[in-house]
Amino acid sequence: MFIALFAALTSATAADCRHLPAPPATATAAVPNDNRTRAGVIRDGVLTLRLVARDAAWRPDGPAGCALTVRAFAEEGRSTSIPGPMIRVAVGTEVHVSVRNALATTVWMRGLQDRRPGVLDSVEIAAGASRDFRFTATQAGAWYYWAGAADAHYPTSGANGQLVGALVVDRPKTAGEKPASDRVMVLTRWTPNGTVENRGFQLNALNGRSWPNTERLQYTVGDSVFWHVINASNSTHEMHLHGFYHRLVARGYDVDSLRASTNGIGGMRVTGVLRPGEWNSVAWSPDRAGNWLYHCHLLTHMSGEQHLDRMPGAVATKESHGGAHRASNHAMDDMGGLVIGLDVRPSRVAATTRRADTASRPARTIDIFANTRARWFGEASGYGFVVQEGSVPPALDSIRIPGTPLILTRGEPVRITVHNRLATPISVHWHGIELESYFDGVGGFSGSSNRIAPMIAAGDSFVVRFTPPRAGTFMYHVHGESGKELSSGLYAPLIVVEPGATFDTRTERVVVFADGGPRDGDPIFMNGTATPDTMVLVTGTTYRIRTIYIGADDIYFTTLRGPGGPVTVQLLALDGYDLPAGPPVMTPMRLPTGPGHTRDMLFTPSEPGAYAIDVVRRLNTGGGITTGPTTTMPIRVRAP
Ligand SMILES: [Cu+2]
Repeated sequence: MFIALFAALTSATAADCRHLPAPPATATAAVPNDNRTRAGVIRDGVLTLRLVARDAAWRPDGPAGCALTVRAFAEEGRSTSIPGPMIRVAVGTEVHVSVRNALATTVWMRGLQDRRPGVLDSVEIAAGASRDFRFTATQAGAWYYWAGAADAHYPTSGANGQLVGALVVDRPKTAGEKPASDRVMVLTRWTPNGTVENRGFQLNALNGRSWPNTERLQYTVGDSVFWHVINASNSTHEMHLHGFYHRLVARGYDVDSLRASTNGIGGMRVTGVLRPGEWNSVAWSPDRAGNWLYHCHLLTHMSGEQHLDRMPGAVATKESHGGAHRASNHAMDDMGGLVIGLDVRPSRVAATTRRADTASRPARTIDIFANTRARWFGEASGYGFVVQEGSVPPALDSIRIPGTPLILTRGEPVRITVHNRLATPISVHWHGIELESYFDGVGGFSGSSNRIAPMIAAGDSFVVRFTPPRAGTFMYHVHGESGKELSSGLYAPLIVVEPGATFDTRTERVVVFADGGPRDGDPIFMNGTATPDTMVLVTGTTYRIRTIYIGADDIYFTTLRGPGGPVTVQLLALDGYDLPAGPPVMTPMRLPTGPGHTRDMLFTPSEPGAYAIDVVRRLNTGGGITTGPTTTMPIRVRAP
């Protein structure tokens, strides 16, 4: 079914592109670059490469989609590509690159230098001129090179947004190490006016394409997967892997200071933040077959609006839906941009690693209702997941924001029936839970080629089965859909406790951070309100605070402050994965956090007094600028 739909979509008749200026006759067609081929020639330890920057016609929606005129790199004598030709060398290689500027304007070239901490050079190349770059690559990492305006710290999202290419420097192999089977993903961005603003039309691309025209990566259960993910854009991304944890192996941050950051190295997570200019190298291994996604958790960056034939002003065609389409297939119609699909095949050697406890024990049954209530946010509806308690289903218009917390036990199977009482189809994602692909919650995609999970149609229900293998803090939420159901309430905590343990209401607190409704800029909600009740704590008691972040499009900056300023907490777990044993990780709670993360902390107040959790939006550019109203949860700490 999936194959057929995919084929139908990609073989659609050419889109109507009259709303876009036709590329000039001088523009060459840009091909997508999957970064599997090294550019240039290596001889006697020296890489020689000739690049040219030129106008290009870029079709991020595939060959049948519209073309944008952008600037891009080519290897002299070869096709222009987006991203540009990949420079990939081993540490110690001498690199000789010449760059010819075939554009009509001057550009400033950056990144073609050794990446030891220092100053990033900016080399002016006039229209028609060429410059040579020679360096020895000593600093391993997944860097990139780019060209643009004189004052750009990283690629902008305008005409220069695709004028980038990967510069991967491989560290020497250790003895006996297998050759790396890895992939390089370059994230780029385009907006009509080049702005960093995250509202309005934009197009985010992974290796030069927007979902569903991105590559499909094929793996086998047990493979060692290694990815270099490079954010060559002016926006923060929160890359979320469905179904599996991945380990952060290395990272770098590519602004003037060339600050090397070791923060978080070695940690396991399901969502990784990539600030503008940042790269991450991550490793993981699939232990379950099926279709999985790796995507940005910022809804705008994974939304189906990101196709050139759905741009405002586009002529609506039957194929393009004109942006007004209600999806019948979430995966193919609702999503676009920074999404890549993974096809994991079963292993012939180890036929099953299925956890033995699933079949042998009776499942706990749970009924969840996706409900809506009119005029909850002004004229707009509110939404909520409500778990049935007792024998009677919840009232049709009862909602809870956040939805009813699910408290599950590690190793205990559950059978959850999701009842969709909304007027639109939905799918529900069990974020951070290592479950079977079919239940993962991407309607039209989850599962495998002979059994694809449907969306849950209006009035219909869907049964989800899984056995949580890990205790921790997770969430369940609607998977994108039209975009406003999430910010209007369709999310809830999912907490897994150890066998024999209970959720201790005396010493545990859950704080869910999300948007305060469907309108941009309204105050952030903590536990479903912009005016939270006072949390009362007792001195000398250690509390486990489980924070969950599920805003739609914003990075939130959270502070826990006490009478004497910021308060220090002990970090226990990230994304539901316990930190490795070792000395306690103490940190002041002053944290930027994007959507799709959870964080567990221990807090032991020692002094009575007035404390508070503050949360405010932070601009999605890595710049540290907060914006909009602050939401405060007062905390009163009293003596026992
Ligand atoms: Cu993103």
